[in-house]
Amino acid sequence: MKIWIDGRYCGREEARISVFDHGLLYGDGVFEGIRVYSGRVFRLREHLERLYRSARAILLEIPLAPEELRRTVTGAVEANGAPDAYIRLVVTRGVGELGMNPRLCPKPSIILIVDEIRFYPEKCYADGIALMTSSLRRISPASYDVRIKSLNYLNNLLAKIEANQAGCLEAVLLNQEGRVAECTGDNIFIWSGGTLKTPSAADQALEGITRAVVLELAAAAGLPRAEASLTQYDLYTAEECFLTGTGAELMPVTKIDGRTIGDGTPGPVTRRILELFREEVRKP
Ligand code: PXG
Repeated sequence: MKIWIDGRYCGREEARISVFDHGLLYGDGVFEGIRVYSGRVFRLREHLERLYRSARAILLEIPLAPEELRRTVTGAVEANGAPDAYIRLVVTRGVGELGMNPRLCPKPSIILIVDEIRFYPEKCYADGIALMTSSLRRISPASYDVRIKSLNYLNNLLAKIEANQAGCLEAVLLNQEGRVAECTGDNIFIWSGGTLKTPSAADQALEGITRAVVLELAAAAGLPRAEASLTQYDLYTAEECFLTGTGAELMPVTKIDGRTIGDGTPGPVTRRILELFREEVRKP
């Protein structure tokens, strides 16, 4: 494991941030979760672009130029040495006096952790998982734009707690209009009527990097695909369903709200895309 904080490497025990950091006090900051496959950082450019856009949207100036940050990330991955890893890159508003005003924080902090992660047990990739629809709605775009990958995950966290309590591994979040947005940390896809469909940012789906990769792979494989508004009816009647995300990678879904999806096993399109995805991440 490698941890880099504001220019210095430290061990797990010494890796500390101030209790006055506004990332902790107010969730004021942005982050990315990134994977390393075979020693290469997967879609680093896309992750960094999203990080800088998220920061810009909350008027947070990342105190490193994109190229410097890119070199810092790849340097930490090399220093870590493991060919497969998970990177958590966090930029907080930094240390300031108590009080929410971001102007109290003179300098943002950058935290970079290179470690391992396992979102779901391996067995789930073969069997699929069960979802439930959360009673909570995705945050309204009238509050803030969900394309900002911020440190404010309470809404998602509450939906995850609800899923845990119901014995499900993930929950579907509907948007304010009752259309499907995504899950707590993954995007959602269905295969229905010969088309691969996924909600768009207009329905409050995060513009996931894994989601974009899957759309590219589907295009290259000649599969019809579309960003589409989906309802619970569309999920329940889908032939196949799966989730995508840096953590989950590509996770088959075989049950939603107690209804069996397709024949209750990961379908042929899901298995095909999972195979293509696994090839893609190992490409030199
Ligand atoms: N929706 C939400 C709300 C997310 O947080 C995704 C979709 C998938 O996006 P990507 O770009 O990863 O394909 C996410 C991603 C973590 C963690 O440590 C969270 C995410 C990714 C990696 C790690 O909880 N969220």
